[in-house]
Amino acid sequence: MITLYQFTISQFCEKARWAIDHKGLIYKTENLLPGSHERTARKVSDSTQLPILRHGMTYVQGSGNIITFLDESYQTRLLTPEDPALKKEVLELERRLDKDAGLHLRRFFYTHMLQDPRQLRRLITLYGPWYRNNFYTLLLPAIKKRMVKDMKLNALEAERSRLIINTLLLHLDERLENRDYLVGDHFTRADLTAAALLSPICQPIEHPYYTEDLTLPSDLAEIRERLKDRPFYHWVSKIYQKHRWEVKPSDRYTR
Ligand SMILES: N[C@@H](CCC(=O)N[C@@H](CS)C(=O)NCC(=O)O)C(=O)O
Repeated sequence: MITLYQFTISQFCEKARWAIDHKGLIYKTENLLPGSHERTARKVSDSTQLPILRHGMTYVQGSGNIITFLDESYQTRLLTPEDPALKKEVLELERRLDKDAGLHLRRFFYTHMLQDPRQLRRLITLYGPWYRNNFYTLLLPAIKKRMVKDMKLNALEAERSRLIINTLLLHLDERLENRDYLVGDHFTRADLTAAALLSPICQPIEHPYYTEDLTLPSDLAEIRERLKDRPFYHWVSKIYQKHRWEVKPSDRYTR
């Protein structure tokens, strides 16, 4: 039995989920809520971070570790190149993406989302358990406080993150000139990571939890509009179209 413990809207959980889908595995998702997830996570690890994959009796925490575990356990449709030089390049780029498109984009995104508590609540409870609405009516102020502390959500840090994201996006634009994939000639975990982590900006419709009527706060929506013509943005859409459901259809999710 394979289970993915996840937050539906987390970029890192999308990265892990895509990798499992890419292998064509049948699995179930356990959708947790920020805050109450800690009890579940602490049963299997000292850290409370999601995603966590349960594979039989084995638990694997962290999106990158999950990809490595899947490639070691299922040796078809590899996401990690076998060639040592390509593998090194892919893993280095993935580390940068995890930081710049993961942590910094998340910080920037949530600093802006805090301005719209209704949408914020909707986003973090998307496809959550049945008790999600009552739970969050009571706990949202405390959860917001915790998010601000844990993710360092403030204007100064958000601006620093914005500059880091800009540098990364320029790098991706340059890197993608005249090529289909970030490293080598095939789809790898670097491409999967970039597309999954950038999905909050690009909002590809193939994302399993794409929500058409999610309105972003106006400053985020403007930023998104300005980025729409950039090469990296088109590339994320293309990668989602071509590779997100290569193996199995989206209706296999337990929601
Ligand atoms: N490096 C980790 C990052 C995971 C991460 O930051 N998870 C966040 C959600 S996006 C989380 O679980 N936060 C809640 C917590 O740490 O308790 C990965 O690649 O999976």
